[in-house]
Amino acid sequence: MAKTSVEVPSLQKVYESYFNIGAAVNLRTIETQQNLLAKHFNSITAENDMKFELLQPEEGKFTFERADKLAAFAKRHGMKMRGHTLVWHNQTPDWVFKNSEGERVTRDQLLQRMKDHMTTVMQRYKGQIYCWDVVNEAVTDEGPELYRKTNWLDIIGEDYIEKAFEFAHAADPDALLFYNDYNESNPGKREKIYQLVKSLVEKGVPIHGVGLQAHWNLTNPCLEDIRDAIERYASLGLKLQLTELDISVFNHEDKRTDLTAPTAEIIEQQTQRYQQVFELLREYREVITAVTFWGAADDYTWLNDFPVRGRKNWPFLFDEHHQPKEAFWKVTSF
Ligand code: HAH
Repeated sequence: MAKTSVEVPSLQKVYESYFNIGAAVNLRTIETQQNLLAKHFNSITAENDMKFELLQPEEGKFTFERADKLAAFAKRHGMKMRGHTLVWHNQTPDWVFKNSEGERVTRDQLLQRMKDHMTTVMQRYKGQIYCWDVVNEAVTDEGPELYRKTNWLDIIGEDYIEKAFEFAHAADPDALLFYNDYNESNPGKREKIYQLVKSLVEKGVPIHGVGLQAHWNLTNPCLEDIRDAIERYASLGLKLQLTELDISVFNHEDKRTDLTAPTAEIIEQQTQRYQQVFELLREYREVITAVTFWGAADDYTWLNDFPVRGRKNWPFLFDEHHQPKEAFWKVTSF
């Protein structure tokens, strides 16, 4: 006799009165993880397909096919969609910063390109994408400087960030506009992000939220630092979302590359960690409006290649066969 299977509750339904539950997807996972996504998630983010280099690889040549397929998937399943991302130092083609002679563009030219890109993209998904990561990762990890050194900063100057938010608001006045970053719970970086966002708010820049990427592991950041970060950003009167949550089974100093399955000890630690994290997130349901995982199940994660190439990771609530892990049961019973 087959073992009677226990009813698996829907994660999104369990969290209905708390926050939206999202997943990053790509063209492959909307096929391979279709049923899992439809049942447990009520929001998606394009993992890569709405980044600058994928939407406008050459000047004026927009390639929306992949992004459109993801948007259609969201629509078909009645899911919300977050937009990721408009202005970033990474995955942005070189042409953006150069003229036809290969020389660096002027500030005005770059502002125009920024505006053109943002306006075209945001207007295409207006009414469907309710929220955008307008600027991603503009703050430095180390050192006293606030702004990460990027082409945007070099060519436009520090006001490139507020310009981006202004262009975004003009392109889609209904969209919620977020500043998104990683290491967001590290106290040093947290204060820099806080200062940046605070200055935007004080200048009256249209910004509505802070995205905490939340690429975390079994011990880092500690719960107190996560709590302090939530409190600090929320004190600005903005909404918060976890935008890219995953809990790597490898701590920074864990250099193993030979694991073919998570050990019992790892699973135990990850279960406890997820339980504690979600307990904390539930406390802040008034300010946290969405929790998006950077994937959905352990059969696919960007962490299989980052930061160690080819090292398998198991960062989610669902295993490689889309079955709920122990962590799932802890997160859904409270
Ligand atoms: C995020 N960066 C990006 O926002 C996302 O677009 C990408 O798919 C994965 C992670 C996190 C990050 C990084 O890319 C490099 C170093 C540290 C952190």
